[in-house]
Amino acid sequence: MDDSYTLFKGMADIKTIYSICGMCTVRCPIAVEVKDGTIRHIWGNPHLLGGYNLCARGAAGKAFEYDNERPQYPMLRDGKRGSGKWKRASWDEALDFVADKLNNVKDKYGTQSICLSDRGGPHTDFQKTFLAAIGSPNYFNHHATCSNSVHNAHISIAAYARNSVSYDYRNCKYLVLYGRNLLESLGTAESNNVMDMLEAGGRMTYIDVRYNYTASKASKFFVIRPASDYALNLALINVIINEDLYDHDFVDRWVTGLDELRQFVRPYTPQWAEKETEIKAGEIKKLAFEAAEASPAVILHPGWMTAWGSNDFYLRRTIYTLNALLGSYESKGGIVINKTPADTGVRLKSLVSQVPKPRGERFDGCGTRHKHLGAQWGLGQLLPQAIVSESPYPIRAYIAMRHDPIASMPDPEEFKRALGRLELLASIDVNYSETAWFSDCILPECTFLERTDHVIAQNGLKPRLLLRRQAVKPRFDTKPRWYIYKELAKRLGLGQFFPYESIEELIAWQLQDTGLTIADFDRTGYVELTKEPLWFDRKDALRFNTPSGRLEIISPTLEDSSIPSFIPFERPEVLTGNHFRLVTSKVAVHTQGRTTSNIAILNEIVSDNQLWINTDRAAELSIKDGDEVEITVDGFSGRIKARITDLIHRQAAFMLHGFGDSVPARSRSFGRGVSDVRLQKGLLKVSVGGNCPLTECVVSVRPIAEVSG
Ligand SMILES: Nc1nc2c(c(=O)[nH]1)N[C@H]1C(S)=C(S)[C@@H](COP(=O)(O)OP(=O)(O)OC[C@H]3O[C@@H](n4cnc5c(=O)[nH]c(N)nc54)[C@H](O)[C@@H]3O)O[C@H]1N2
Ligand SMILES: Nc1nc2c(c(=O)[nH]1)N[C@H]1C(S)=C(S)[C@@H](COP(=O)(O)OP(=O)(O)OC[C@H]3O[C@@H](n4cnc5c(=O)[nH]c(N)nc54)[C@H](O)[C@@H]3O)O[C@H]1N2
Ligand code: SF4
Ligand SMILES: [Mo]
Repeated sequence: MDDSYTLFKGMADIKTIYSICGMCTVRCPIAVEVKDGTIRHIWGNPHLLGGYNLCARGAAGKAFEYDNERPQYPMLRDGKRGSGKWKRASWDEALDFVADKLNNVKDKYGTQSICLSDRGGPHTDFQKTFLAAIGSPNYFNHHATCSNSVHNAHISIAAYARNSVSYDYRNCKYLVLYGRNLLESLGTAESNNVMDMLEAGGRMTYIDVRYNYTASKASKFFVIRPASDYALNLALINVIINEDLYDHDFVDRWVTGLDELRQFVRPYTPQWAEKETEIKAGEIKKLAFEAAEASPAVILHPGWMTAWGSNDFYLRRTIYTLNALLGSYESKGGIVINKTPADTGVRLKSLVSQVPKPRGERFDGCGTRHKHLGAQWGLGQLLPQAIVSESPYPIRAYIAMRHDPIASMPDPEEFKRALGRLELLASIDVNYSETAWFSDCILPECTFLERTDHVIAQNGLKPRLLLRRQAVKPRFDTKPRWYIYKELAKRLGLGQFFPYESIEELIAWQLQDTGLTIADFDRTGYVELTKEPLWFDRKDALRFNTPSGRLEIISPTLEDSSIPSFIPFERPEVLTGNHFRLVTSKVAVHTQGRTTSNIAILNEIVSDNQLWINTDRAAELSIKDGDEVEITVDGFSGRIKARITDLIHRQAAFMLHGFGDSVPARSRSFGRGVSDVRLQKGLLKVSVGGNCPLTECVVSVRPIAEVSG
C-alpha cells in the first residue's frame, strides 16, 4: 500500500485508503483518510473525481460508521413479526437458523420456493451465485420501483439495458431532462459534469411538474401537466420528421421503422400537444429546432427513476427514439455506448458464471407470461400476490439484502400481509430497515468502510476496474457478504460454489486471466484499462443487439408479443375538489427510504417532509402556507404541513420520499413525516414496462380544522 500520498500533506501517520462509497448505489470512488484505525475524513478519490467533492451523504459516511443505531450482532426474532422483540445470536446460531429454514423449504416445496432480492448493480456476485447454486430462478431487485420501464424500453429499441449507455455531458451542447432531477437526485460526477457543461455554454431544458434545484439551474424550465410528457414527445417527433430536422446519415444507416413512425405521429402536432401538456406550441417547436441545431451533441435523458405511470414505457421509448432521430448515439456530447473490460481484452472471472443457470418458470413470469420484460430485474411487485396465491407455486422463503421493499415498494401493508405468511424472512442489511425489523433474522453486514468486496468493472468510454476496500475494522459483530454467503452455502451442501477462504483469495482468482493483482489497486484505487477513450465508428461499427443490428423504433419483437410499438396518447383524468395526484422525489441529503434518514448530521438538515400544493388549489380549499393538513387514501391518512407554492402544477401534490419511519430503534427518524409509500395503495401493479405506476396515486387533502370540525 502506497501511503506517501495523503490529502493532509506532511501528516505521515494518516493513511489514505482508496475505496468505493456505499452511501448510495452510485458508487463514487473515494479516498478514506484513517489515523490510528479511525476515519478522519472521506474525500472523493482525487485521481478520478478531480476536486475532492463528494455529496453530503458521501461525506456523512463517517457519521454513519460511528453511529450506534444500527444492528450490532445477528438477531433472531423473539416475538411476533415486527414486534421489535429480538434475541442476540452468535453468527453460527443465526447462519444455522437461516440454513435450516432454507433446507426445510427446499425439501418441502422445491428450490424455486426460495427467492432473494438485492439492490442490483455490479456488487451482486455472491448473492446471485448463492441463489443459482440453490437452483432457484427467483432473483429480483428494486427496479420495479426504479428503472424497469426505461431498461425495458431501451431493450425494446436497442436490446441494451438503460445502463449500457452513458452520457457525454461535458461535450454536450443541449440537454433535455424530463423529471430527471439530476442536481438533487444525484451522483457526484454526473452533477459536476452537467454544471461544467452549463458553465461552458451548454443549454439545459428541464421539464417537471414542479420546481426544484435542477429547474433552478436550467436554461429553460417548463411546468408540464403530470403524465403528459408522452404527448410532448409525440409532437417533438412530429416536428423533427416533418421539418426534416433528423440526422439522415445516422437514421438511414442505423434506424428502422421511420416510415411507420412518420405515419403514427401525423396527428400529434405542437398545437395538439399544447392542449395536453400546457406547454405552448411555439415552445415545443422551438425545443425541437434547438435540439436539432445542437445535434448530434444533444442528449434527451431517458430518465432514471421511471416508475411513474402505466405508460412510462412509451414515454421512455419516445425519448430513445428522439435521440436516435437526432443521431446522438455514440456522438461526442451525446449518448455513448459503454465499453466493457472485454472491449480492452480483459476478462474478469465471476462466481455466478461457474454455476448452471437455474431453469424453470419464475414466480413473476418474466420471460414467460411477461416475455418482453427482463428477468435480470424481475417484478418484485408480484411477490405478495405470488406468496398469497401460491401461483405459479408456493414461495416460502425470502432473503432481502440491501433492499428494503417495505420502505420502497408501494403499499407496505399489503407487502407485510404477504411476507407474514413466509416460513423464513431474513434480511442482510447495515441498518434496521423496515424489512429487517419485520424479519425472522437480521444478518448484519459490516459497513462499506469495514469490508472489501470483489473487484467490479466500471463501464464507459474508458472502462476501468474498481475495488471497494476495507478502511477500518468492523466496530460490531458484523460480517462481510463474502463470508455470509460462503457460510450459508456450506450449510446447504453448496460450499463448492464459494471456493475461497478470504476475499483476497477470491480477488486473486477473479484477476487470474487479467495479468493484474490486488496490489495494482493500491496507488489510485482503480485500474485504467485504456489510455484513450474507446469510440465505435458511427459509420460501420456500432453495435446494437437487436435482430436487425439497428435501433428498432418499430419493434418486431414487441409486436410479436402483441405489444404495439407506440400507442395513442391518453389524457390522464383531471382531478378536482380536494383530489391531487401524489408525486414524490428524493432530496440531496438523503438516500431513498431508510439508508441515511437516521444519520444525525443528515437528519438535522432534513428530518421531515411537507406537502407542496399549488397556490390556486390551496386557496379553493382554504389551506394556507404552514397549515397542517390531512392527506388520505383509502383507509390510510397522515398529518403533514402544507407548503403553498406557484411552482407546482395544479393537478399534483408533492412530498419527499422516505419519511414516516416506523422503526423505534431509529430514534432520530422514527415517526417523522408521512410515509409516501403507505399512501400509494393498490399500486403493486405491473405496467407495460414492468414498473409500478407510482404517480397514479390519487390523494385527498383537507385542512385539519375541517377534519376536527
Ligand atoms: N440524493 C439522492 N440522490 C439519488 C438518490 C437518492 O436516494 N438520494 N437515488 C438515486 C436513484 S436510485 C435514482 S433512481 C435517481 C432518481 O433520480 P430521478 O430520476 O431524478 O428521480 P426522482 O428523485 O424520483 O425525481 C423524479 C422527478 O420527476 C418529477 N415528476 C413526477 N411526475 C412527472 C411527470 O409526469 N412529468 C415530469 N416531467 N416530471 C415528473 C418529480 O416532480 C421529481 O422531481 O437518483 C439517484 N440519486
Ligand atoms: N414512493 C416512492 N417510492 C420509491 C422511490 C420514490 O422516489 N418514491 N424511489 C424508488 C427508487 S428510485 C429506488 S432505487 C428504490 C430503492 O429502494 P431500496 O433499494 O429498498 O432502498 P435503499 O435505501 O437504497 O436500500 C435498501 C437497503 O439497503 C441497505 N444498505 C445500505 N448499504 C448496505 C450495505 O452495504 N450492505 C447491506 N447489506 N445493506 C445495505 C439500507 O440500509 C437499506 O435498508 O425505492 C423506490 N421507491
Ligand atoms: S452520490 Fe454521494 S452517496 Fe452516492 S456514492 Fe456518490 S458520494 Fe456516495
Ligand atoms: Mo433508483
